[in-house]
Amino acid sequence: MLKNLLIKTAFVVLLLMVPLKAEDGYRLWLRYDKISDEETANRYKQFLKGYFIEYDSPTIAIIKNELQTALNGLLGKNISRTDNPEKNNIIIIGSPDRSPVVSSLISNNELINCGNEGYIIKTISTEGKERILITGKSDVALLYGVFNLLRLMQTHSSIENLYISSMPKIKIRVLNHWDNLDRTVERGYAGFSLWDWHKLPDYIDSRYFDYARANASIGINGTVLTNVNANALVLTPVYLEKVKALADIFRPYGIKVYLTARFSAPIEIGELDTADPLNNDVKTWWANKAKEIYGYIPDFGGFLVKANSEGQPGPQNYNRTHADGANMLADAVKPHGGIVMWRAFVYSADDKEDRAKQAYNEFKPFDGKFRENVLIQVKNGPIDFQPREPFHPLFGAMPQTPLMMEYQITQEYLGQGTSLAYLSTLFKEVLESDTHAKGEGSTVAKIIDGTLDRLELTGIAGVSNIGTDRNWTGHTFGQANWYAFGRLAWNHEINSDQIADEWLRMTFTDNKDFVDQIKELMMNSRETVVNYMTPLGLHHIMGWHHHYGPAPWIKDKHRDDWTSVYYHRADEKGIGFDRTQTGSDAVSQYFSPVARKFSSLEQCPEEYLLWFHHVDWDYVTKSGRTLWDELCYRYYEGAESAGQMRTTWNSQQGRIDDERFNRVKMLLNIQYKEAIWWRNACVLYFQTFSKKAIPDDFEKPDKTLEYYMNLEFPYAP
Ligand code: GCW
Repeated sequence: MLKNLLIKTAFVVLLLMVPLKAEDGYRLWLRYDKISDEETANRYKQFLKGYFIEYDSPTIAIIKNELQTALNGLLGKNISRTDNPEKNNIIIIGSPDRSPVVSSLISNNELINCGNEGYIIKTISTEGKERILITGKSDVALLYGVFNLLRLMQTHSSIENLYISSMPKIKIRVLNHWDNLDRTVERGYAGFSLWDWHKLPDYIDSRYFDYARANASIGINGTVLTNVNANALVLTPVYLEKVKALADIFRPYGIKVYLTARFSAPIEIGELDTADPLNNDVKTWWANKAKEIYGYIPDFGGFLVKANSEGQPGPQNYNRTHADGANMLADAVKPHGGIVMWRAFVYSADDKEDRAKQAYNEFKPFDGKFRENVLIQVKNGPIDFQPREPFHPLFGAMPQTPLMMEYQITQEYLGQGTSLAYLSTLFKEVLESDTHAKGEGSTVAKIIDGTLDRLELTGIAGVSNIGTDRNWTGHTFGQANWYAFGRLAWNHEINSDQIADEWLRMTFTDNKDFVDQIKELMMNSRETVVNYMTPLGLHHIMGWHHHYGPAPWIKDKHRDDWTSVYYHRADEKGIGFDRTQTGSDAVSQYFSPVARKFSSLEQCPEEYLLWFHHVDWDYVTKSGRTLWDELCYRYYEGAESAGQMRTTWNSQQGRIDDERFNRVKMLLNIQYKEAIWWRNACVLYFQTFSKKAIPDDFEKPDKTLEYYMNLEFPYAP
């Protein structure tokens, strides 16, 4: 007996000695671990002796909770609420409209540029007292402000003499979940869908709250719950009950819920035999459906629609236009304040026009023809989320129509679940591209944020990379892409370097060497992926259907525009898609200085060379190497950099927890193998056209082209 007891006690003592907190990545960038640097911690403590909030609301409750959790964690100290706003060294939180104390400290005028979501954080020094005021016009604005203050502390920045005034540049900042009702996620690499439709609405997974909290911490204010390849069932009462449950949870975090609308829903779940947008019964059906949805969810955001694309039904089934379709739905949600996000991702199997041109041809004529609550959602490039694409020519081409950006956070074409590719640099590259729509400086960013064309309604969407994996995104560094999307959606002027810096410090450690080295690794990672997958403007040469791995040999499928040879057009003379006047003339869809640059072989930026030109194998590139040698060089350099990423990461062992360190380590090993695979397969394949030797300095592939061509991945995600 006694012996048993002793053993048990010893076991318990042992357990208590081992750090119990698992670093499984669940806590994302909101870890709030104790600040080990005493000096910093003490300085913070000095300014945080309590907080004052005059009123209550569900969002205020979240704020209080967040403050407690954060300060408890970061400083090991409870922060208590005080009733005395005159106390020294406290935080005062509130809106001037609702809090007399706050209104005595700041005028409404000062908040004039904050909109409904913006906030001011300001140190108020009076009579020897220092108080930090966090204010804004709405409770959600206060929540955003609190997260900003906490971010300062998580990154060990000063919280003295603060004056921060921050307002989102873009209104609608949404995640697009390509989640199906059976919980599979199209192009998802992090497990199943978070939405447990079967158990909703009665079973509420605590993860729904954590999801909302993480999004709020980076300013995301909307979520489209369902796949754009839509299922009409989500619009039926049984599902609307479930959607309502989620909307109720997300609301106090400032997050609105949107759904995808299947265009043929009136037939599939209604009693109608048509979905013709000009048919009165169809219009009435949608108007009633909207009313019904708003009955469940009074602040429902609206619909996202993929129509007449890749087999989805749409207005063209009835010889109507995209404008007819979008406007009909817009009219249905309009009385309730809803919007329609109508996707421009359309291209047809029957249209022999260059796929890159089709969306522009389809949509540009309708500029100014959409209702005012319609946004056209445009992918960043004209094809499909490739590792690199030039910006979409629609940006700048529809000055009277709000165009919203669609990015893909999930890495369908960038190594999927096994690759580290920091996408902030991709996002920024597109935003900073100059369309010249209204002369120099007409950047994509200014079109998206409405400043170029003075449009009020603005939006940005990111196709989510989140799933049921314990760490949300599968690859730990996928978290950085979610984070970066949110930060840029709020303020596209922040640079990628700063975003990486913040994320690393909050997610891993403040260790300078770690942050410096891994930040550099992140900053180069996307270019590395471009180099070993699709250098010099190559695109869409991934595996058939699942898009995993290299397959430049794909041809003879039922759709040309789903083959690889359609895009690279390699032959004995050269390689690349001629999109100049001698070819598809896609260049003409850009404004003249841009079009001129892209069409000139000499002036075209090399990163887009084979996107716009069919180039001879012997053409001499900027490096002085022939095109063939340059292509090899890029592939080899890409693979080598992938190897370097591995080395850099491995040198950081011990700087962070073993759990996350080892996971990333294993994934970087996989990524390196995949990079070599990409390099070898592509170089061997393109060599069958160029008939030239791989330059001597490079190690020759150890497998044959046949070997690579015969690889199969029947269960690739
Ligand atoms: O990127 C492609 C994907 C499809 C996707 C489509 C789209 C949701 O391969 O899986 O469908 O684009 O964006 O509609």
